Amino acid sequence: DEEHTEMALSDAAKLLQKARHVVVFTGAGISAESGVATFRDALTGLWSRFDAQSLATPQAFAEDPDLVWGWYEWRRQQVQQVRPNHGHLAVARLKDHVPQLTVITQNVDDLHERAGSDTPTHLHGSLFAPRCATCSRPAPLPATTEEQPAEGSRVPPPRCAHCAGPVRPGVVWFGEALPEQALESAVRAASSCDVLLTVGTSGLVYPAAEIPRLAARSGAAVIQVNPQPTPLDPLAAVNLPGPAAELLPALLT
Ligand code: BJW
Ligand code: ZN
Repeated sequence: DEEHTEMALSDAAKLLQKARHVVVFTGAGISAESGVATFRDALTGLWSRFDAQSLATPQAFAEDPDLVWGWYEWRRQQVQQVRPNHGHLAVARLKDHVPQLTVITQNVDDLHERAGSDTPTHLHGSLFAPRCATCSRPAPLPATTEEQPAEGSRVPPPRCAHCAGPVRPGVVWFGEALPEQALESAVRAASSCDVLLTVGTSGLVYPAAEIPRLAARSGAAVIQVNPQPTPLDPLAAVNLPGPAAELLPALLT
């Protein structure tokens, strides 16, 4: 209830005030209020309408590149039409409140950057960094078309300028390794921070879900912002049940 949330907010604010190094660890829920769909929310999540195995695996891209490329182009253009919300803005402002801040996101959107967080670590890649599926060289982002690609439309991927291989989205699919440097720096930050603020993630996808767990094991206080219960609940010193765009700004006042 409201009184409980007030108390939790003041506990969380106190933890942040005395922290030297804060890690913010975000998932799809922080972008939900901007209008970007999450993955696992029961009614609105992408995986309730689309089959993950046929869209977000290397096998899916090999079997039907046009379907997979078209789906990611549809999502990229959706992200380009929305704006960061007060949650992303509060995360960016947090750098003026704590001596050291590290932002680690599982999100493939660019809303943290557009809110003013300069170098968030993207554990699952980005919708804005396509690369060649054959030789891995970065490929140019296709021009945004005036006509939005319709949901479910097939779009043949561009061809690599160097080897003519198909260009793929620069995201991390199921069964793929996370970018090594991103994972390393996330592990380093999580094991040396005093507070980890986990926001809008179900905590179900590994190895990313190890990051808040590692912080807790290393002695950091974990603060969680999420309207739903998650497997991270027992780990959290403070649980803030509610939407990120409301609760994150309230933490800074
Ligand atoms: C709000 C809100 C509001 C809503 N405010 N909150 C151990 C056990 C079992 C399986 C595995 C295991 N270890 C690894 C695996 C396999 C697999 C995995 O974890 N599977 C599990 C699902 C069981 N992991 C992998 O395959 C990973 N790779 C790997 O393990 O490689 C091994 C390897 C090593 C060396 C060489 C080769 C291989 C890769 C995982 C990649 C995940 N990719 C995706 C897709 C990215 C591209 C795309 O966008 O399409 O990443 S899946 C999807 O899930 C996406 C997300 O980043 C990720 C996490 O989701 P997130 O952000 O938590 O979103 P949701 O929807 O789950 O939750 C949203 C939350 O927000 C909810 O809690 C809401 O309540 C909340 N919310 N509104 C605040 N307003
Ligand atoms: Zn190539």
